[in-house]
Amino acid sequence: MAKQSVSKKKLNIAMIGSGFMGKVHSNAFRQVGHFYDVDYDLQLRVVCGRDRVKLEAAAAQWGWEETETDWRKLIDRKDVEVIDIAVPNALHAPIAIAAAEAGKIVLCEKPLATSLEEARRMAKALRPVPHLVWFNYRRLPAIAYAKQLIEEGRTGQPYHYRALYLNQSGNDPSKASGWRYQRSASGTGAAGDLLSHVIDTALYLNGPISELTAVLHVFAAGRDVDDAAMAMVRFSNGSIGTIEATRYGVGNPNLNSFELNGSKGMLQFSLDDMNRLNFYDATERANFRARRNILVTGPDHPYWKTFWKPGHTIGYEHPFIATLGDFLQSMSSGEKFHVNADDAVEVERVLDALARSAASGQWVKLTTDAKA
Ligand code: NAI
Ligand code: SOE
Repeated sequence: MAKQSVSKKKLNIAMIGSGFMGKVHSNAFRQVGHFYDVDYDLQLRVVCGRDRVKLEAAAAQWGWEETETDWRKLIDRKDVEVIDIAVPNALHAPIAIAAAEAGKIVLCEKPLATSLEEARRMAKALRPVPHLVWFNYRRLPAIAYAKQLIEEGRTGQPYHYRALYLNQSGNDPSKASGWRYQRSASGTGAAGDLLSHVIDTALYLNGPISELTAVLHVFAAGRDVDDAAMAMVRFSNGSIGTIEATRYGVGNPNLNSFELNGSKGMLQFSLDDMNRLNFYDATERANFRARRNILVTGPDHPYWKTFWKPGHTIGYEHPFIATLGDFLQSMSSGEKFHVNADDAVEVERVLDALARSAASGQWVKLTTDAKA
C-alpha cells in the first residue's frame, strides 16, 4: 500500500535549468510518487534559469513555488535539500561541487563533466552525498531486459557490440548558435552530448572498454566542437565494437540503437521502437530460429509493474521517472545507486581516450583510477 504523505519526509527541490530537461525533470518530480512507493514527498520549491519570461512560464506550468535567476543563491538555502542540475554541461561541475559541499542531494544531467579531470573532481565531491547522474536510457525496459538476458547467459560469449546515436541538428542552421555548438558551454560536441549515452549503455551491457581508436570530425567551418565522433573499440570481455554519434545523421531526428552479437544469440534495440527488443536465440533448433520482436511491457519485463498493465506501452518520460524512483528507493534502502558519479567518470574516461586517439591517430589503452 502507498505510504501516506504525513509519514513521508519532505524534500524541497531547487531545479537549475528550465529548458528541455527542466520540463522532463519537472514531470518526473510530479509523477514519481504516483508510480513508486517512496518515503519522500517531493516539493517543487524553486526553479532557476536565465530567461525570466521562460522561467515564469515554466514555474506556472509545473507548479514551482518560486523562481530565481542566480543559482549561487540556492546553494546555501536551508529550505532546499535537493539541487537538480539541468543546465549546459560546463555549469555541471561548479554547481554540483558547490551543492555537494553544502551537503545537498545532487541530481546532475549528463554528460557529468566537460573533461575527465573535471569529472574526477566532481565524483570526489559527490561521493559523500546521495546523488545521481541522469543517464536515463539504462532504465528503458528494453535495455534493462537486454541486461537481464545477457546476465542470464542468453547471448553467450559476446563477439560484436555496435551502437549509434544519430541526430540531424547539425544540418539545421538555426541550431548553430545554441550552447551545444560552443565549446565554452558544452565541452565537446556530438561526443559528450550523444556518444556519452552510447558509452554508458555499452559499459552497462557489455562491460569495460580496454582500448580504442577514434575519429572526431567537424563538418561546419569554424566550429570548435566535434559534429561527429566514432570509434573502434575492444572490450575487456574479448568482444570488439564500433560506437558512433553524429549531428549530421540526416533522416534521423533522434536514433539511439545498438546490436550485440554473441555465441548464443543477438540483441537489437532502437529508440525509434523503444517498447521493443529484438532477440535471436542461436541455441534453438536450426529450422526454428528467428528474430523475436519482443514487446517489453510485461509480464515479467523490467518496470512493467511500475507503470501500466501488460501490453500498454510507455514513452520518453518514463525512464526518467524510473531513474528518480529507483534513486529515492535507494536512499531509503541504503543500496548503492547507479548511474552515480563514479559510473559517469567511466564514460568520461572513454570520451577522454577518444579525444586523445582522434588527436594522435593512434590506438589508446584505457587505464583505471585509484579512487581518491
Ligand atoms: P536547454 O537549452 O533546453 O535548457 C538549458 C537551461 O539552462 C535553460 O533553462 C537556461 O535558462 C538554463 N541556463 C543556462 N545557463 C544558466 C545559468 N548560468 N544559470 C541558470 N540557468 C542557466 O538545454 P537542455 O536540453 O535542457 O540540456 C540541459 C542539460 O541536460 C545538458 O547537460 C544536456 O546534455 C542534458 N540533456 C540530457 C538528456 C538526457 O537524455 N538525459 C537529454 C537532453 C539534454
Ligand atoms: C541533443 O539534441 C539531445 O537533446 C541530447 O542533449 C540528449 O542527451 C539526447 O538524449 C538527445 O539529443
